[in-house]
Amino acid sequence: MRNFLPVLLIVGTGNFVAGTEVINNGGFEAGTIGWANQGCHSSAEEWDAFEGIKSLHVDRWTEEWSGPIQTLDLGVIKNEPGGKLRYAIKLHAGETFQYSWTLKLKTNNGDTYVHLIDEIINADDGWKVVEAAVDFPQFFDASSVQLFLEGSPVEVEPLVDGVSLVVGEDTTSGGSWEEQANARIDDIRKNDLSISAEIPANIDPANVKVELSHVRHKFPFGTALNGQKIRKCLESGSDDLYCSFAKENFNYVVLENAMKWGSIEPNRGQFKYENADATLIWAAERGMRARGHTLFWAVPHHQTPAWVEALSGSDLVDAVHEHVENVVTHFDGMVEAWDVNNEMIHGSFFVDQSGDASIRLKMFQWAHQKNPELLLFVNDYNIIAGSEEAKYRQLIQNLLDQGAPISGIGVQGHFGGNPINIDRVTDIIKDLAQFNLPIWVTEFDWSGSNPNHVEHAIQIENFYRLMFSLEEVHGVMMWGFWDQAHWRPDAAIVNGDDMEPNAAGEAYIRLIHSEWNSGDILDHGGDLVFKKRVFQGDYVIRVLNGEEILGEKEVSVTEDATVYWP
Ligand SMILES: [Ca+2]
Repeated sequence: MRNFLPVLLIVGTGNFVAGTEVINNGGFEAGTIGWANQGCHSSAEEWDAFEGIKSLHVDRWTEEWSGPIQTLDLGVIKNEPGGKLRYAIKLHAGETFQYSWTLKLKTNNGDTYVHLIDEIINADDGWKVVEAAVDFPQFFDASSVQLFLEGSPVEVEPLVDGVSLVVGEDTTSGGSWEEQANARIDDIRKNDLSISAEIPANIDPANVKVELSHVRHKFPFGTALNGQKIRKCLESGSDDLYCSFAKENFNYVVLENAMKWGSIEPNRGQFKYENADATLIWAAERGMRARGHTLFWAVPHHQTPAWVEALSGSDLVDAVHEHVENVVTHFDGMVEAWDVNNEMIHGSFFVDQSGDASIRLKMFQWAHQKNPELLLFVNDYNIIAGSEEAKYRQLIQNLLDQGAPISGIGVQGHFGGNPINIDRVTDIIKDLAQFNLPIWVTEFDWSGSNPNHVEHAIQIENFYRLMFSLEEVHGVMMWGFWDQAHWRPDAAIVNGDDMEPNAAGEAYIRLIHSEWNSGDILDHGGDLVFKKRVFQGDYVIRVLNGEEILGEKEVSVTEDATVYWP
């Protein structure tokens, strides 16, 4: 039986919050007690240590999935959504190591493996300390859980020290995370609005009020749309329930499929822009902004037309250039942004098939040359909802080093049925912020299987509150809302022919139309100056004399402002 040492962590100023250490002998001062070798060799050595006098030297790896392994106490971790993983690692001169800390779950249906963190280290980094919030999978099927270090190349002989996994730690300081998020929201998403009215002399100032209507958020709360359905509304001149819900609850749009190459040019030279055009016209008429998705898709067989997949070499390079010219020109003024080459950490179709190592750079450059105003995005999955962030940062750095005009980072955000780990998602956003580029959640959804959507509602509320509170995040796009037009119907927030919001839909609507709505009737203190701290966005201000409307004015609030009426 191993001992679990309660540890005390000091968070903020003077808040003592206990967590439980899950790792036994993570500092290797007791040799290799608690650790086993899975297809490798390891020994506690006194050559070099991050803490104490010993560290673990790992060598003779036989496979990329080999590595030192420790069995965890399932009783301690089984109900935990995640924990804080910390360790130090160092390489010998000249080595580079791409590695993961992985959980191995033994179940009746076989073993499953979940990467807690994926990282890359170079020898130049010296002792590298990593501390990260990590998500756990659900453990209910597991009969045992082990943590191990794996990586490549297998020739590397890392030193490891200070391995710690703490669960049950209350990481908050100065209130709950929600309170902290709300304070940030107040700070970064709101401004002081002051309305100074001058009224005719015959009106008693005591009867004058201001009615403030919050018409639209500045922050993009967007959705993916089905182009065919929107086109029907545009052409019939009447918004059905689908179009109405979109218009009333979102201010930013993207086409789920209709702007992908396979939709736009299924056969060479045969262009089908109708669904995309109709949707973008419909949206613009309703004051909604739009982003383009996607010029290219790096993963093969993902809506790249067959005629393009049949091309290679310079023929493919030419077709890529032509596509940028066609599409960026066609949608000029209709979209503010484009995802350029979707999911580059998961595929390299255009590089492989053209043989042109700089084709990805050229995609960005050609689009930028065609329209320098466009925001050009990288976009990928398994970043905030997964563990491939290190790979993504490496890709972005690599493209930026080549001079690619990247102006936004897209993280898709397709979450499974586990609670979203607030600390971990926050850490990842903060890591990506190192590039000083706007970060967008481009394709959010959370899919649980329970038809009552109660947990779904909690997750929607948590996710939007967190994202709205992080200043690095410049927009959140929901990846569809209706179960009858959704790639994961369980993730929809409205259901059925009547388009009834479920519990998650109600939570979303409450946030954007109630909690984050600054609509109000304002009084003044005798000076006819009406004051309120309001969410950034578009407002209609009505000056009232009792029931009578003296006049109205539209204003956009993007900074502290005084509005004079009339
Ligand atoms: Ca040590």
